[in-house]
Amino acid sequence: MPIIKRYSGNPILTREDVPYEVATVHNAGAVKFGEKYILLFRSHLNNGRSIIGMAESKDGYSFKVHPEPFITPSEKDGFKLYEEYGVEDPRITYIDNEYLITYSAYSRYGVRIGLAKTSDFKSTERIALITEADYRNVVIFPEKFNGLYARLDRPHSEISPWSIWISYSPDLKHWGNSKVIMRPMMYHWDEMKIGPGAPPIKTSKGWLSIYHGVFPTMDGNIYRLGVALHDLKDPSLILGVGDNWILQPEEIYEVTGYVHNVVFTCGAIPEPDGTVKIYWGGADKVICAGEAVIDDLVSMCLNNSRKAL
Ligand code: BMA
Repeated sequence: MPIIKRYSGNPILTREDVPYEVATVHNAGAVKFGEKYILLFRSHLNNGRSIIGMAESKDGYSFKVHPEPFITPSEKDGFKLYEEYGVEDPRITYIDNEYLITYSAYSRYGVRIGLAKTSDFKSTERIALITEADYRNVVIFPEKFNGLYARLDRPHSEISPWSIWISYSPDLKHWGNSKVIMRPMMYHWDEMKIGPGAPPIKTSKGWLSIYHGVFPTMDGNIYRLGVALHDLKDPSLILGVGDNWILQPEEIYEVTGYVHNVVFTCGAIPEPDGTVKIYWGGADKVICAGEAVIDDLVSMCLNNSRKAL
């Protein structure tokens, strides 16, 4: 039995479902908003740059895309210069009665992380650019620790393979106390780089983090998903990292598309029955969904784990 059960109607969104012209619809942040499931997804435009769209659903599988894009490169001073090449890979965290959205902001100066917020999924307000270049894949925890916000992030490094770090902030704008907490592992499915995927999910045994790992091959890189468990009180402590991947490109729409052999997640939604709905981009072109039992993912981290560092 695969640990993630793919939804039989995959892919759940393709570019044909988008009422404006896009080349792809992939990598989606996901959250429950009242009774609705919301996806904020990345789309390439036909000039190769990306914007973020929104879709909503009653059941988490059948989504309707809004007629207008949700986040496009900012025209505002302070943001415009750094969003010139597009906005990508949104993640959503509900905290303090607001939905925080982190996204990659691309420009000629590299890739930074932007932070925006919304309370109604109608309008957004940009808070700040919260990293310098080059960072991607920032996820904010849905709770504070000792009064501080916490995030997992993934700076670029030429010296050490791309690793996962943790940083804290009193106000969402200024971040520090950074610490490396997890590295790729040599000759392992995630040996080239790792990055946070979905914002961490609280379980009785720890914070469950679904991350992506990349393995280089003669035929290009393969993006897969794995899991790690962080201590509930001190999320900089990793209790275990699952040795095996939980998802790899297998279906035709994951193996070929815009970039082949990619499954990439930006969001997962825990359900009251102990399952989690996971959303991933298939080959950077379509959005797929699947379901796993949270306890199964947690026990992978604890019972069949590899070292974090
Ligand atoms: C990463 C990001 C993702 C993308 C992945 C695979 O670097 O650009 O948005 O899904 O590569 O192409």
